[in-house]
Amino acid sequence: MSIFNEFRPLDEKYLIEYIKSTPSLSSLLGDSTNLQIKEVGDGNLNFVYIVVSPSGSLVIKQALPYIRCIGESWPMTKERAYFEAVALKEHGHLCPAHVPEVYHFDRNMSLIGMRYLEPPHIILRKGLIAGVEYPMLAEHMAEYMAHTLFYTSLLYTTTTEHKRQVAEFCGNVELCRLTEQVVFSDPYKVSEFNRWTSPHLDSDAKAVREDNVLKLEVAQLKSMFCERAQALIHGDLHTGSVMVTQDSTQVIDPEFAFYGPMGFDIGAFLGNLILAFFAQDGHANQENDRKAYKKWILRVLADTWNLFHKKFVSLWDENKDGPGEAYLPHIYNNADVLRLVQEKYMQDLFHDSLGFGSAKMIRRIVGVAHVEDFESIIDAAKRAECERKALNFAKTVMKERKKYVSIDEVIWNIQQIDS
Ligand code: ADP
Ligand code: SR1
Ligand code: MG
Repeated sequence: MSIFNEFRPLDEKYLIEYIKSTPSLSSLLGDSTNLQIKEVGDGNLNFVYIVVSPSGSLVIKQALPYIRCIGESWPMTKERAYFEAVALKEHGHLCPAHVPEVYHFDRNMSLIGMRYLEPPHIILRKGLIAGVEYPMLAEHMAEYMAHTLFYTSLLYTTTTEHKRQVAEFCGNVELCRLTEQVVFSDPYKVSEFNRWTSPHLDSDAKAVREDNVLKLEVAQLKSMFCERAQALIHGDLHTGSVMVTQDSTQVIDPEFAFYGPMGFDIGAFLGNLILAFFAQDGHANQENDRKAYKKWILRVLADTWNLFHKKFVSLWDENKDGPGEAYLPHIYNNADVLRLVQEKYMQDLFHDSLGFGSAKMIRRIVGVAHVEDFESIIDAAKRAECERKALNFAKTVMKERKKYVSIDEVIWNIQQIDS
């Protein structure tokens, strides 16, 4: 707890005072007379400061009581910083290799001090736009998702512990309600916040609002998002929430964390990879047609799901006699029945992931918050062409997700739409 008991938005001068009077931060920086501070927040919600001294570094993230990318006209609880800090610690405990360490949390100030992910770490989305391959990406993301999701589910925890945790994260209701609005509702109705590449996609956006089958499907997904406390999910696991180098993968920004459906995280990551895929034609030029890179993205898509599947089932096998109360060992006590329930569980999870992944794709094309993958394509006609392919793919998958048996079929479908 710092001496600063009242909330106050940071500026550079105040941040220096704050660090000097907070031993858990100042001790990491050594001599704090010569601090370099830079605000780098390029996310949608918060303010992020990189602090570097001659002998150390850290990042300070502060939530203000509104949504940064919209402004003070859209108030949002700053308590989101509390849930981000708790989730970073919990997920960091379960998967330390892929979550930055939290050094300090101040609830009054809605402020988190954490490890600075130093260059060459960059935001994955930017790497995908630049056409950079990351050989460890699928392995690391599969590891992160398998560990965080398995160990916080009833496959590993007791119902008593699970209910305690669910109750705690129910407090993050405002962030959940934001997702309910901007992912599951606004894209399917007229909303002052929606936008799209206009006039090119005017009829495509209208078609989304008038598609009754799509509305039926998105209603089921919204119900699952609101009702299914399956695991402690990150809640916003797009490619802007992952920082990477060639051999490091770090998941940041879990302020939307709550006990929700696992497929929401898996789908967010896979769906954003697919957005990156469909954006590639907009980034192609004479030096690089991006064809090889598109194949690499599809390989990452397949590897991420397949490795996740393998790791998740392995954790289940290793812990089948553990504390988890979903499938009690006395009932699911032979290899045949265990295989049956595992196959069913993983198939349902695959379909959930496809559904949520497609919802996340649709919202990025006709909803409020767009992605740099498409926004950085200057030629509006070209951008619309890329976005339309992604939108058509997502609509098909949302409607037909339960027909897919393997990720290879999904990839085949992507290639059909792309050809
Ligand atoms: P928001 O909650 O507003 O989305 P993010 O957590 O996504 O904020 O952070 C915004 C930006 O700040 C990131 O895109 C990244 O560039 C930078 N950033 C955030 N956390 C770190 C970190 N631990 N190390 C280095 N840079 C970071
Ligand atoms: C106003 S919506 C802002 C979006 O940014 C965050 O990263 C979440 O995805 C949220 O939906
Ligand atoms: Mg973010």
